[in-house]
Amino acid sequence: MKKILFIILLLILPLNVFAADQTIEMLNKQGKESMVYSQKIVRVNVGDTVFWKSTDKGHNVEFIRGGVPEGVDKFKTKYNVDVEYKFTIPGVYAYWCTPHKNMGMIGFVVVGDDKSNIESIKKIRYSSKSKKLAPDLISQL
Ligand SMILES: [Cu+2]
Repeated sequence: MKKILFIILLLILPLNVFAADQTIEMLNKQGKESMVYSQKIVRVNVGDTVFWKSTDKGHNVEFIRGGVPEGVDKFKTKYNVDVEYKFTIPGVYAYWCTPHKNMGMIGFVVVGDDKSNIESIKKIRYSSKSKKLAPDLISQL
């Protein structure tokens, strides 16, 4: 009986220990930056959830076309609301805030340490300030 319990524990434990839901704030200002996600890169495991908190108003989350793993549906949220997304497909997810996508309000989620779609991520056409920021962030993925 003890043995069985131990085995069950071994099976369940890692899921809890490594579960790493993340919270990202949508901000008008952070340090010297304006219009910014509090974390530009987060890493989660498959099955984890990311929460975007609408700390400041006027922001949202939109997955960039071509910037998510194959099989992922379109995701574009409303403004001024807290949102969450459960990541079930591994890979790199690139997103931006729709009204500030040229002002550097971009972010990335790496799911399951899988970077197999990195070439598509590099092909995303960012513009203006985001174009300046993106290469450095992508190199850190
Ligand atoms: Cu924004």
